[in-house]
Amino acid sequence: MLRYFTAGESHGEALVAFLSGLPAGLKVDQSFVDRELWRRQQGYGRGGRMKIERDSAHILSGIRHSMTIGSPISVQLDNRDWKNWQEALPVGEGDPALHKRVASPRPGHADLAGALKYNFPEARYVLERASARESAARVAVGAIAKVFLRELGIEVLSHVVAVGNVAAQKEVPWEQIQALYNQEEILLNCADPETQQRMKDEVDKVLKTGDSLGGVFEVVAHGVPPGLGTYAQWDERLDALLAAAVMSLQAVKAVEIGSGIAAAASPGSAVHDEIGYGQPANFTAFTRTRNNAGGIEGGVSNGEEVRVRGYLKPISTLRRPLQSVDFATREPVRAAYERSDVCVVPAAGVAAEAMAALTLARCALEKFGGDSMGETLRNFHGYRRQLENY
Ligand code: EPS
Repeated sequence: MLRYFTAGESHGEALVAFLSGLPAGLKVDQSFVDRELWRRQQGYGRGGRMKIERDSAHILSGIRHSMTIGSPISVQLDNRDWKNWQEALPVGEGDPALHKRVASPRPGHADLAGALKYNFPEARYVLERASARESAARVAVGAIAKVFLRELGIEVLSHVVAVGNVAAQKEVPWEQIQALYNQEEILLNCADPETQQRMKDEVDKVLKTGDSLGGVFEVVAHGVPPGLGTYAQWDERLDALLAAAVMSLQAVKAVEIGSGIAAAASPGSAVHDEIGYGQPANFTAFTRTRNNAGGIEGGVSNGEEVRVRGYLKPISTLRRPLQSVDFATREPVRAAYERSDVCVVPAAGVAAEAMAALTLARCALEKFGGDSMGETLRNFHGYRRQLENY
């Protein structure tokens, strides 16, 4: 079974991620992992921190001579900002006077709930771990999951559908999402240039007012065979697993599969994807007229593109803060402000690609198994033949 964990604080020495359960014999190109980390750092509306960090994967174990060896993979990402925080966040006792308190909790952030839960007098340690910096570690192991999926012909990418109330209207075809991957500069990762410009104007507007913006990204998995996930048990449904994986990302407050939200307000005839039969393509000769289901029916992939959307609340750190209460005096004050991003929708999309890739890789390994890539691919190709002969 594919499992992964992360550790590390936002301003600690490093982030660490573990990935266990991949077959041996998968070729991993470190520059691909670093490119994914770079993609997550981009986007119009990031704050000052991204000028400091240059994320790069330092692989500690599980890969030798560029190949997985079946042992747990561990990856370290150094925080360049650590040099500015060593005295404020020492592992040893250090000087308590140099600790940097978060004096009043930010509405919308984990600050207050976390301080209450762990019985902290203020929110520094809550911020440190709740921060979206952690998603960099997920992207590192997600990149390795992507490399595995590619061997099965599956690719996972994302694009931005909305920033604030500026939204792209049409469904974006796979080729356009692929073209976004090759951009040298990532602004808002929106496939439509005119909409992207309006998104940028929206970010500029909130930059001026000291506010923040949320939005919507869509993750698309291309080349997913029918049969990943199952309706047989609630916690093995692919849609449920993807929803949990994407929802677990910082600031995500809703997840949609296919056109699930619009479907709730539409008659069945306008929602369900009619079935035809024609020339064998992809995996079978069964065809669909559209993909409102987002590639999943009954918790099982159906051979169409898997499409998952994540809805992000606006970032909770505001330059013009909302009302809060001082942790020490209990007096009303404005919420604490720390350097922050204003809009992270493109970056969240990249992190969600990683989560979707890890989820699909887990389901693929549950279906095809294998301790070496040769064994996994043999099983996969046997299944492909079964589908072709169906
Ligand atoms: C974050 C606050 C900012 C962001 C950070 C998430 O960091 P800092 O407090 O150091 O300015 O830049 O995101 C990242 C560092 C990252 O790599 O995405 C927060 O409070 O969640």
